[in-house]
Amino acid sequence: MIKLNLKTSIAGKDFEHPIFNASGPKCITREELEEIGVSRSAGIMAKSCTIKPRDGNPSPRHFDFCGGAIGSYGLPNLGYKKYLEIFPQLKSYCKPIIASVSGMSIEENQTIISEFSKVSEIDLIELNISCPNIIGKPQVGYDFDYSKKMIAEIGKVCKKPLGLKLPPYFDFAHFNTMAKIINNSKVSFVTCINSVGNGLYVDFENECTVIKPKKGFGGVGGIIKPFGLANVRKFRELLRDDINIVGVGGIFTGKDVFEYLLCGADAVQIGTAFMQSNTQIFEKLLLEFKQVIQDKEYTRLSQFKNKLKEI
Ligand code: RRO
Repeated sequence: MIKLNLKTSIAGKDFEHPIFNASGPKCITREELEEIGVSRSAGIMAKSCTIKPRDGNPSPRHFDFCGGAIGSYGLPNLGYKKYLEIFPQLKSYCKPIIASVSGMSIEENQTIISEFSKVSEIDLIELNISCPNIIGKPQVGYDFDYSKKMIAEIGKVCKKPLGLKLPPYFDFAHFNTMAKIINNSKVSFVTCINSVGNGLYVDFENECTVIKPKKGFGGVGGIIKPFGLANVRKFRELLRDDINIVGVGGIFTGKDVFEYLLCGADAVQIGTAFMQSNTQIFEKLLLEFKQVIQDKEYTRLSQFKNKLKEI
């Protein structure tokens, strides 16, 4: 059998293969992060953290439906100081460790990222500017002036490769504006896309909402793949070549992984599919992805990455 080389890298950090967990599902506690460590996930990505620990929004705050899910967790996490202790304990898994940061202001993000910059075991920092579920807070990534300021101020204190978790964009003018901001910054990777914010799912039988926070409005995952692919594709066209792209949104099979790479992603993250299963999902996706590559007679990612054909 021909040997496959699935290696990829994000901001100069090597990943054995391109599939790892998204920030969000099952990556809050040390135990959950250790489980990801022993799994076939190519990296260990943690839940976005804040200055203080948070319980998040009231339950029910997650609902699975056919093809996807709606959720409004409201950033439950242990607080950044706890992650300062946990990250060094994850080094034995010998895979990249990615911290995710979602402070409530520029100052809070600077505080957290300054401290994370001192932790040698952290490989990458993903700044989440796209959480749709904080009651009373708009999504930073939809406010371009504020995003520009946030990115510039964080760039001043971040001593690790900095990534941005972006919300989905739906208008080419918005892609252009955001790409320009990123191209003129120290950002070295982007992750597209966060959940599609403020969807509403209706329980037909009972004529009611399905989650409690925000009168039933929440971030939608799973069925969002066309938007995830579009954001990866458009940002690959617009961003500097040295800025890596991580795709996320509706990946349930090895074919989905392949499509994201074809559109220009360097790696992918798994959110809803992990939420709806367990860490076995990484092994499953990896096996399916290998099969896809073999069937198409490729042996390494560069043979098809960013090679989507237009008709
Ligand atoms: O915790 C959440 O409710 C949440 C976050 Br921080 C995010 O970035 N995206 C999302 O769908 N949910």
